[in-house]
Amino acid sequence: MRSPHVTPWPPWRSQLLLLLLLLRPSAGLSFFGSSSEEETTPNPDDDGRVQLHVGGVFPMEAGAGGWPGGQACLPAVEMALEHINNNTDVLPGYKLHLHQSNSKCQPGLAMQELYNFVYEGKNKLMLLAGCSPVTTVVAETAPEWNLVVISYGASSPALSNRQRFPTLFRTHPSANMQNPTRVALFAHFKWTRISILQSVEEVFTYTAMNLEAACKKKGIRAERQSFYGDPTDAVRTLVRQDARIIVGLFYVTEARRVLCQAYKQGLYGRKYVWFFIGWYADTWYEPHPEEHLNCTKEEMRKAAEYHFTTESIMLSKDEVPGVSGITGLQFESMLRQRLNNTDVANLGGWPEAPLAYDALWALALAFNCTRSNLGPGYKLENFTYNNTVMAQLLFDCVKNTSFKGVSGNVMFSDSGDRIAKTQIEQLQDGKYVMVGRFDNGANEFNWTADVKWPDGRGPPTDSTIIKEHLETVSNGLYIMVCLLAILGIALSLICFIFNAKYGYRGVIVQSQPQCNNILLAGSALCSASLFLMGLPTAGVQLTDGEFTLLCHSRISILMIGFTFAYGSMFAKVWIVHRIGAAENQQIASRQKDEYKPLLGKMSEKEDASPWDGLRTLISTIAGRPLYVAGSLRKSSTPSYGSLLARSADRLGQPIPAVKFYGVIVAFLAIDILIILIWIWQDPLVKDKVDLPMIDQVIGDNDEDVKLKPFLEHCKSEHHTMWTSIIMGYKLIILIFGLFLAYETRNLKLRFVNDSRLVGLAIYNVVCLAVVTGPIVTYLIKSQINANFGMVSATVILCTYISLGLVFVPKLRFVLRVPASRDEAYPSANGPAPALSKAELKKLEQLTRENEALGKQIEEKDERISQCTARIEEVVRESSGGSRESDRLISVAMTTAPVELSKQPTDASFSSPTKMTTTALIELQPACHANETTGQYQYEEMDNSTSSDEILL
Ligand code: ABU
Repeated sequence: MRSPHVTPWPPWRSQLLLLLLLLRPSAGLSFFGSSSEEETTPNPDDDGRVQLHVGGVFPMEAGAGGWPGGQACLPAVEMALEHINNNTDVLPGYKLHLHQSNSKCQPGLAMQELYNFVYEGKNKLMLLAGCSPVTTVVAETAPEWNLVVISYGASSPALSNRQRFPTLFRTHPSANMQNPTRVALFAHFKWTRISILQSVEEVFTYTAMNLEAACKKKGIRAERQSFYGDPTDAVRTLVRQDARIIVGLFYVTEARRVLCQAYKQGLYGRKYVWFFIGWYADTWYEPHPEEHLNCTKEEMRKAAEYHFTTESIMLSKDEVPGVSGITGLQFESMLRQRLNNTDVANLGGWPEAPLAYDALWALALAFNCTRSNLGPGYKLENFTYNNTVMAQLLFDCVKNTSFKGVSGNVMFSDSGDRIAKTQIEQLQDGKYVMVGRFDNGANEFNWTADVKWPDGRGPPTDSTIIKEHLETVSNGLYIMVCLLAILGIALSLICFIFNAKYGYRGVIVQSQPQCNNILLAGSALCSASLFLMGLPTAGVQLTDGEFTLLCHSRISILMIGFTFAYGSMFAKVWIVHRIGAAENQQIASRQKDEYKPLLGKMSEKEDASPWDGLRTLISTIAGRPLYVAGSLRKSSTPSYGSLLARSADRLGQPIPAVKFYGVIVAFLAIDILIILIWIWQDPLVKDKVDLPMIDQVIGDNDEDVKLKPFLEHCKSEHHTMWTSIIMGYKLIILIFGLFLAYETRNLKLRFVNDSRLVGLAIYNVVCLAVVTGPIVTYLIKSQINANFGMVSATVILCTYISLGLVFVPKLRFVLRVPASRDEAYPSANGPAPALSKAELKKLEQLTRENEALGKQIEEKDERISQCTARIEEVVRESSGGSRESDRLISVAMTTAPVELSKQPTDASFSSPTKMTTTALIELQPACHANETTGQYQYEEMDNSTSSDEILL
């Protein structure tokens, strides 16, 4: 018997059949309907009725992983057998006889049992099978003997294949029947991402595939993990995938292993929802000692709490009795009695028992139907394995089955599937509660109890909520920096007004006010760049175009601002250095010419040394005044003071502002060139940089939300190259500026009266820039607040300190010294800005001393005149002239130059007076005999006395 649409018989089946025939030649007789001894012997219990034989395989134990449904299903079938045999309306004159065996839910064992059914004893008219793997092999093989198979306990969707299983019917609904319910639940709880964990069995693979397809149709993302035996790695993968809604498809033994791993790996509780198969026993989650699970009963209960199950409704609650004369509830209580009230909740196949009961009724009714449809002379008991006519009748009768059973209405679809409603249960406080039913046809829920959630906080989310978060400068910091930047701009403006208002004052005129105005403009621009640097702040959204504009503006304003501010200061130290160097060089060469006759042999020797030649060369190239000054000191220390005094006139010449502009414009040109090429060749664009995920407590769903922060950077393709060029070039001018500031620290130009303070400002800028640059570039690049804070602090400090150093002394001077007294401070360095208090005091003291010495010189000159006159008088009086007196006069006049060369090297401005004083020393003893007055008098002539001692 084959349905017209049955596919050709697979070759392996023919080989299997042949093998079976070869192994059991006598079976051939049975195959063709011959009788054995068993067949001929009448059974006294049959009351003269003809026996109809059926075979049934029942999984009485689960083994390593299976369904032990036979434990409850076999008693249910036996009960049905009794009910049928006792019912005179069904198969009158016949008695059903069941041949049963334990398949242990193992397909290999089931094949052996099928072999026994076929080749031992009387012909079996139909077969009963349970457990999907067993049903699969039995239903695939049975058609070879024209046997119809009714399965009471096989859920595999793979069995709904008429080509592969042409004679299979099942009272057990396909596992796929639960999938529409599951998908409807996902949609109901607004879950759009689920995970499926399945064991590698055809039944579960098919169910999982069907579920995936159903989810996909509804726009729900489903990910599948499978395992064989040990689920540890699969559960670990679920954790890694951040699975929250998990559908488990496996037999109960594996379910316990999965639950234990879920507990171990924390995949339970508030954040997780498990969906298990609904036909497990009520206390399935409690560990079985023989399974050696590493979880306690309490842990398993904890992990299982609040999980859902979906299963077809298998027990009719209808109070109207069915074909068997009993209701579903009556059946349940009768079966309980039959099982001696054993712990049915833990009995394998307890939920499916009504299906098993109805399966036998479907079989009996099909026999009844076939019996009626058989033509005259044909009898059911004459069925043989090659009787295709009777087999077709049996098939048709099963196919058209429709009766009210204890599991509900029993009928089969074209593919042999049972059609049933689904119930949804939830484990609440250790007890399964049916929370609702789902009518697949109407696609609607019928809720019967409240769904409970841990902590009563409603359904969890289907995944960690990843919130993208743009990291921006905090509003507080941005506002603070903006205020400081505004203050910086205001200070620049105030200084600019001050410069303009007091432009007529010497201290301003001599400070290169135009250059200082550029410094102010630069400071204001640098401060203004901070407004852009902190953008976009929280809540400000910029388009890509706006962001690019922001990037270009930021870099341009800061670079130009820096060039104006630092360039103007650099220009000052550069000009001071150049002028100082040139001037000293001139002085040095003139000094050499003028004083050559006065220099001793030693000096000449030193001048001729190669080292001094080298120093002069370096001085000429680099314009280093220190070397020049050193050379000068060596060449003619006594005259150095007078040389500096003379050079002061030259250093006090006005310097045209254009010289300063030249330096600044040169820097500006380099900046503009770099910026233009950069923007033109490699424009800056918005770049998103992802930062490490952070947990964020947001409201009640704290554990479900994670923040994924990101930064928006200005980035160009060759960004590193451009920043290296700019930073390298800026670093060079910073270090060069630092060098120039140090070199010119003692040099004072009348018309750059603030050069030393500018030098200090340069030290400050260089130090801050050199510290800040690497820190913000490498260390705190991703810490947007720290980065912005550091850059802002540097810019603001540089601005404030530079303005303070350059303008505060001028301001104080202008406030303290009236304009009328400007001439009293003719020096370019002025009292306040150029000389320190100590220097000023010393200058005043020296001025007073000089005046006093001048008076003394006059007095001494007068005394000399008097002495000379006296000597002449004495000479005249004695003998009209003597050689001794002439000699004395001669010595007095010629000793001066010789003494001059012996003076100490640290000669000061008093040097010119020493010549005179030294001459007096030579003359004093002669006068002393007659003179006792005057400030500087000596008791005796002492050639060893130094000039310093004399002066002091
Ligand atoms: N409800 C029990 C199903 C067993 C199986 O499909 O193997």
